[in-house]
Amino acid sequence: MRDKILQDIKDALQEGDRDGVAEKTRFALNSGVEIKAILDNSLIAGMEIIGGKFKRNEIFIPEVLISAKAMHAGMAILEPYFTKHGIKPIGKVAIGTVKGDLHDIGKNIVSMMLKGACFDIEDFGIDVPPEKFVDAVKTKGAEILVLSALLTTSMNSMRDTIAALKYAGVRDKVKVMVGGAPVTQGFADSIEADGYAKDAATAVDKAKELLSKAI
Ligand code: B12
Repeated sequence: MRDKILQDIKDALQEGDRDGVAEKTRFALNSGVEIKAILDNSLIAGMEIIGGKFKRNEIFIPEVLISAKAMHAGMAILEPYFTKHGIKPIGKVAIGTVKGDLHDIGKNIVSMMLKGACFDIEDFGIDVPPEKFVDAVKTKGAEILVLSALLTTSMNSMRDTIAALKYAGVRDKVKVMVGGAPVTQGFADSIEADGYAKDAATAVDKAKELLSKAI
C-alpha cells in the first residue's frame, strides 16, 4: 500500500499532473507515509527521472517545466509539516542564479532539496548581483551561499561574487558552493569556492559537509 501511494505520486509528477501530485501527497500524509519517503521516493525520484529523460532528449523544456511545477505543488503540501514536526533548520543558506543568468530550473531543484534536508533557505531567484550575496552574509547571517550558473558567460559572476565577498571583508564568514551544468570542480577550485557538486542530491551532501567544517 505504502509503495503504491509513493509510486502514484511519482507517476503523477512525471505526467506533470499538478493537482494529482498535491492530492496524492495529501493522501500519503493522511495515510501516515513519512515526509522523507514522499520527498525522496516520490518527488525527488520523479524529478530525477524527468531530468534523465530530458538529458536523453526523450522530453523537452515544456515537459520539464510542467513536472517541476507539479513537484512544487507537492513540496507546498509538505512544507508546513517540516516545521510542525519540529524539524529544526540545520543551517542558513542563501541561494540564487548569478548575475546575467535567467536559468532557474536546476537552482530550484537544489533549493527544494536543501529545504527538504532542513536547511533554512532564502532564495534570491535569478540574475542575482554579487552585492545581494554579500548582504546575505553581512545582514542575514547566511552560512552557505549556493550559486548556480547555466551559461559559460555567467560563470564569471561566480568569480565576481567571491571577489565581492573578499572586498567586503566577509569571505571567511561564509562557505560558497557553486554548481550548474557548465561548472566543474576545476572551475570551482580556480575561483576558490569551498564546494562544488554536480547535481542536487550531491549538493545536499556537500552543504552538510561544508557546515560541519568550522566557518
Ligand atoms: C531550459 C533552458 C532555458 C530556459 C530557462 C528556463 C528557466 N526558467 O530556467 C530559457 C528558454 C529561458 C533559456 C534561455 C537561454 N538559454 Co538556455 N537552456 C535551457 C536548457 C534547455 C535546460 C537547462 C535546464 O533547466 N536543465 C535542467 C536542470 C535540472 O539542470 P541544471 O540546471 O544543470 O541543474 C542541475 C545541476 O546542474 C545542479 N545544479 C544547478 N545549479 C546548481 C548550483 C549548485 C551550487 C550545485 C551544487 C548544483 C547545481 O543540480 C541540478 C539538478 O540536479 C539548456 C540545455 C541543456 N540541455 O541543459 C539550455 C542552455 C543552458 N541555454 C543556453 C543558452 C545559450 C540560452 C540563451 C542565451 C539563449 C538565447 N540565445 O537567448 C538564454 C539565456 C538567457 C539568460 N540570460 O540566462 C545554452 C548555454 C550555453 C553555454 N554553455 O553558455 C544551453 C546549454 C543550450 C545550448 N546547448 O546551447 N534556456
